[in-house]
Amino acid sequence: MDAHRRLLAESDSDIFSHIRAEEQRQTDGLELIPSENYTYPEVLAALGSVLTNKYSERYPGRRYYGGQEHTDAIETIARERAKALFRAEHANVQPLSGSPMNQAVYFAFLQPGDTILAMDLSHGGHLTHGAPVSHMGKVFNFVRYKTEADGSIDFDKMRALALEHRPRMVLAGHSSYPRDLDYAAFQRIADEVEALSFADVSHVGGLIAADCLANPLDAGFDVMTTTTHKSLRGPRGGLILCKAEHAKAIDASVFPGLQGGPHMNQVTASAITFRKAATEEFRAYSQQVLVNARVLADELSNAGAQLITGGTNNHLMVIDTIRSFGLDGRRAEQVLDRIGITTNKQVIPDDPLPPLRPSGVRLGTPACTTRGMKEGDMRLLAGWMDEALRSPDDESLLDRLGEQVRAHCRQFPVPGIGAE
Ligand code: DSN
Repeated sequence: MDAHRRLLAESDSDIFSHIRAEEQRQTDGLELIPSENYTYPEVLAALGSVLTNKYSERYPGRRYYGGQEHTDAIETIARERAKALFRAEHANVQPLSGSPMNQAVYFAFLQPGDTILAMDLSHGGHLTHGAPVSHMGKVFNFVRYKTEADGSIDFDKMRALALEHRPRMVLAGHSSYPRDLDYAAFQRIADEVEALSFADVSHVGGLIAADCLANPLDAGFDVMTTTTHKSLRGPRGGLILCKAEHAKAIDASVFPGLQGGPHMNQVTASAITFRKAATEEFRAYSQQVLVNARVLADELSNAGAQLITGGTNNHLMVIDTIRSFGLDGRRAEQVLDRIGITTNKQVIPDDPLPPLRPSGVRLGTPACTTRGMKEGDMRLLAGWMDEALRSPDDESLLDRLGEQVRAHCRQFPVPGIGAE
């Protein structure tokens, strides 16, 4: 045990025992929540470093407080790495996470009451894309586009909405949509109505960095945001990338508009993440994330599961558990939890059921791929899930499946969790 852990174990055994138990849970369990991942040991080291002590309001070379020679250097490296990684003209690495990052973008360009065209929440959009329960939904006027029955987006319908409502911003982005987006089609609509184009690629940021999925900035988008912890594998955090002409507005909106001092330990960890994401190794990892998702989706479909849009071509999929197994998403999540597979309940398009007991579950492959799982593991996994969801009350079957999941997972170490 290293010195810091020993100190924590001795000084606060209550908390330390929970950290140890969570490490055991992460080791023994199969993590399929598509927004989660296992970060790098180097990121954990940076997050736990003394950079957490420093206040660094404003930007490198223009801070309010003294003592910034190292924070300036680190933030500059982080910005330059992010720009190179995503082929962006400007990067702001200070957003504390996904929600503040998107709020900063809205407030950089819009006035309260302005109209934003965004994906409907139940069709895959995100809370921060103006769900009525979110503050943003109260401040701005969100108009919604939806997906078609086959999961595609009908751009003629979206164009008609844009011409009717004249949004000031067109937003492409999702948190539970299993398909890539045609960013050029979004851009054409934004151009026609003279709106800003904004892509929130939080879920697929790593896959875009690895050039495995299309980059909205290549299609001419004004602004793109991504969280840094999902497919990118970094610390919890947010990143805003934009055209040079928007740099001033974005930076002022993050600070002093929305946030105080950035978390410099997080910025440091992001810099480390961006360097790793530029490697061949990360590209191979990202390709495997996509292959694993496709195999898992195919296997589940072959076993009779009904997947929203019929499958996936990114890292995630949504099972309609009502139609597939006669279980609502909450019950399906519980059954899978019972055998050590972690998923999340998920609304499906125009879900007739409420959000806390919706019709589906959402799965994704970034985390299990980080542990080194491949196609054969996806086949096993699909079989275990199918068995459990077809016999949710068979306790001895669930015990046996739980043992199999645990034994399998223990063959794949979790980065950052060592034996002690
Ligand atoms: N909570 C994240 C997700 O699961 O998609 C997004 O905020």
